[in-house]
Amino acid sequence: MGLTIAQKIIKDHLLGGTMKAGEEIALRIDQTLTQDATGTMAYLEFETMGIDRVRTERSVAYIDHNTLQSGFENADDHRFIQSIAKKHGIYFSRPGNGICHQVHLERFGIPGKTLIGSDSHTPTGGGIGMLAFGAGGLDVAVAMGGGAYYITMPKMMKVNLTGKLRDFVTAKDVSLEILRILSVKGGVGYIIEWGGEGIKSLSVPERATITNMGTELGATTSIFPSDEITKAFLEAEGRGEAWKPLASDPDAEYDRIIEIDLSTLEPLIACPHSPDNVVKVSSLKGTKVDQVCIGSCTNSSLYDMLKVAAILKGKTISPDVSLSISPGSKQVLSMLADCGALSDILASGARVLECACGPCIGMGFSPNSAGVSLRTFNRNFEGRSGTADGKVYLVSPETAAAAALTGEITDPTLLGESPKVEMPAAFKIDDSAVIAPASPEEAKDLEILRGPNIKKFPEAKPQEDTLSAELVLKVGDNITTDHIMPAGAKILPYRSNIPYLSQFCFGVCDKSFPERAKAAGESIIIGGSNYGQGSSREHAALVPLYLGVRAVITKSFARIHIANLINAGIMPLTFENPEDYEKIDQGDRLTIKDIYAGMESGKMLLLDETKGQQIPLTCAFTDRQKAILKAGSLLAYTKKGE
Ligand code: MIC
Ligand code: SF4
Repeated sequence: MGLTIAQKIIKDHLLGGTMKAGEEIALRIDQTLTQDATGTMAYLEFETMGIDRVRTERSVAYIDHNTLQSGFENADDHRFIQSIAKKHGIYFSRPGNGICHQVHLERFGIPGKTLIGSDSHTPTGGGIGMLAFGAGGLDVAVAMGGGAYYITMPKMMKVNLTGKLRDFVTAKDVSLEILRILSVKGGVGYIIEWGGEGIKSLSVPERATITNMGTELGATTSIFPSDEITKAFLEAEGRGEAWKPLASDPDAEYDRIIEIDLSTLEPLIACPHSPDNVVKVSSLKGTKVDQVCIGSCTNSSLYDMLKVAAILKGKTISPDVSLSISPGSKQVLSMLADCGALSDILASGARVLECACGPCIGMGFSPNSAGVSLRTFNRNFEGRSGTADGKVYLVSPETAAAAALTGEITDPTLLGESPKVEMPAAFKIDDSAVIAPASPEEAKDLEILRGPNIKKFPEAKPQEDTLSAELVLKVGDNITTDHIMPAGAKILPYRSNIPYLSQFCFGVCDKSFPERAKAAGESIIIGGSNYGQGSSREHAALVPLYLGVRAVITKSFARIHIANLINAGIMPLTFENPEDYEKIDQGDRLTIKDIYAGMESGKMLLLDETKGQQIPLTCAFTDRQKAILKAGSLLAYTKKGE
């Protein structure tokens, strides 16, 4: 039987397990990336492993999330990351150099290689044929140390594209269309391969927009073939030698195939508060818009920015709209400046922000009360923008620019002729903002610079055979990591300070949760389906651990979050009968006995002492995961194995 692209790369990197969907496999990781919001924790974890130098082919530490520096905290963390990178063989991308995924695609990504990053949008690298996964910081730390990355072997999905996008219909609309079809849960357990005749008209940045947003489907990752278009992109980046062709075999088999005819698509928009709440832009015509934000790792390439500049050129934005533009990288910003497009953007009345995540993660530019914000980003979860009642819609750069001009939701196809943008034959290459690590010799004497904001992370608690605890919180379906551990300008600077962060845990759902959890000592959380979707932040596991949470019981989990829970030593369990979710109430006293035997059989019994009822639970831990839970955490388990 032939192989898919992903199966070929997995086969080349397989360190353990068999390539059978549903089984645990161990992968060799060629490259890692971190960003600063998850990076400090990842490097603290790396340090405890006592390894002198990273064992990957390339590891890069980016500073792109926490760039506000409204106090000493972020600046201290940046210095910590910079010093640890220099000492341990990691390249350091300075603040201002750009968003990790955009810069990695431009300067470091290589078709056919494996990449894990402590950020859920690491699959952006799939746009050039990398097998790239988002992971928790601890998994990235282990990979930097040369350890394997463990995942469940995914099923394979193929999306066949035919036809060609019409004017003003974009790769972002393709992402929104697949979200409309599959929902935020529809990609769980799959790697999505994009193919068909239609991909020949998609440039690398457009492909990267699509693989980036595969994360919102819950997919393990997404990937495009590496073809002549990939080659041209790498050559334009001065990295032609990194190219190699990659395609699936003609007789490769897929568990699911979806057909999309690009020529039938229309501009689409995801309504608050979920990326799969998708309708046609034309159906919301006339809705008043307060704010427009263009940028993020989804839509901040030179290609996107040039189109926006062309639409804005010679025009002034609506007086009622505040428009922000954040180019994805220094390369993008500098090329926009050189060709004059930046002046067109500025002349329109836009506010140009630095090359960073910015408004996407609530670092400034929060909308006004109940404000309507159109964003070219990938997530519109409740409260994420920093304004609790803000209404965030996700759109393409074209739809965003149209709304900025008219002040209302506007179908961009009504703008007249669509601007034609060619990818340049050569990008402007300047890697001066990437600082190389010290030589092993020099590294010996280097000191790691630590600030007072770095606090100890919570201690591992080995899983005992019986758990008796209060159900301190019951939440519904599709709880995101932004609900569990919010980010934003007020909280993000404290990513290396778990005790401080803990005051905000689940703040979006229930402000009294932290206090109740602390008072309860040990506790249990119950959730609906797709619990923990969204970010890779391991803080969404470490903070509940700090507050005493010992188990989370749900209808189903999102992939990265369940791995983070196990790595932190919190037991993830699922209802055997999803309808049992209804039978338990917050405040009930719950007991689970014979946990060790249950880990083996895959079945446990939950005794609800308050209601005198028994509820069957399931689990599917691999031997490695059982050992991690019994040791109390992946770190404790890794140390034991030394
Ligand atoms: C996000 O988009 O939510 C983030 C911020 O990039 C996160 C990482 C984090 O929480 O630091 C992600 O997607 O993994
Ligand atoms: Fe940054 Fe937003 Fe991308 Fe996350 S989704 S990496 S916050 S730009």
